[in-house]
Amino acid sequence: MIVAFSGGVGGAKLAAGLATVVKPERLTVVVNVGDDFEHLGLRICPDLDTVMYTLAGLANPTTGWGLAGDTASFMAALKEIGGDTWFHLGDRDLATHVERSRLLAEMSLSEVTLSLCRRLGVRQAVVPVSDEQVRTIVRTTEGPLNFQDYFVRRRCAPSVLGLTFEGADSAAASDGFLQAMCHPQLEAIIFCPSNPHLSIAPMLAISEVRACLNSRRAPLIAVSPIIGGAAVKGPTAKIQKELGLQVSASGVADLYQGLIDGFVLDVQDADLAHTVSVPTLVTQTLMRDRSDRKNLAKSVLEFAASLRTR
Ligand code: FO1
Repeated sequence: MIVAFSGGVGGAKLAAGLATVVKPERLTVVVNVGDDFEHLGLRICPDLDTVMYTLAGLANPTTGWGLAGDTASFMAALKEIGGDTWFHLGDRDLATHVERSRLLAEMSLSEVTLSLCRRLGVRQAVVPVSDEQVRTIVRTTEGPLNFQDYFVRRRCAPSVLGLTFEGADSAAASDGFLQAMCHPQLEAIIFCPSNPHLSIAPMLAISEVRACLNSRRAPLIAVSPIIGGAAVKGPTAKIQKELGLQVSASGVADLYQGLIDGFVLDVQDADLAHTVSVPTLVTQTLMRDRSDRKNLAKSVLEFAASLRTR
């Protein structure tokens, strides 16, 4: 069993690579729910949807989120009647949010996600890290902001002072996560190249998740989302800087110090490998196409196997 922790776009790409080299029943993708919010009366779970659409081969290749070829009639109509249009919901994507919101009245987020994944032909386990609400609040120089207000409405412009994960203290880990971590053939746990502050930290803030990782029976490997001092996508580098941390793969490795058994950094950062206190793998981590995803997945799994025999 391979357990991959993922946020949105960057993490989903490695999850999709893993899905090409691991049998579906051997892969569990554990997904951040700190970005989830209520919008237009609907429950939106951006990271779960990004992982689900990417594994289904349906994701918008330009944005990484939303559905390929989706249309925008709903947004145009909403604009005409003076509705809230800062958060884009494509027409076909809207069906996911409507159906999820309806099903949540009868079942857990894990069950809803399983149902949606089945319908879209995703055979891997995609599990929310928790079925309870964990909400990321970004503390900024302009005051506290709900995650999507910071990320989408304000386009990550305000300077970040810190992050709070509301509900994480009391949230339980999902059964899907616990089952995967207890699997008798657990081979590797992977932190995909997702934002460590916005995507991985909200999951680690859940005490049951942290405890499970601390008593793990397989190597835990993190893949750097920073290459050559810049984030592949999103505000990771900007946040590292604002929090007074090093904007480099070493800075990311520092954040995970004491938790991980191995760290993967890009060939561009080969000279930083010696600064990392755990074993490292230097390989191409930039995933431009499907073959890059597959190659990175294979390399990470081989690295995990080498750590198991140490
Ligand atoms: N990101 C944006 O930058 N602008 C949007 O309007 C937007 C809409 C959206 C709708 C559905 C969805 O699943 C994701 C969406 N995202 C949008 C991406 C998302 O907010 C972020 O990428 C994640 O929360 C960060 O991982």
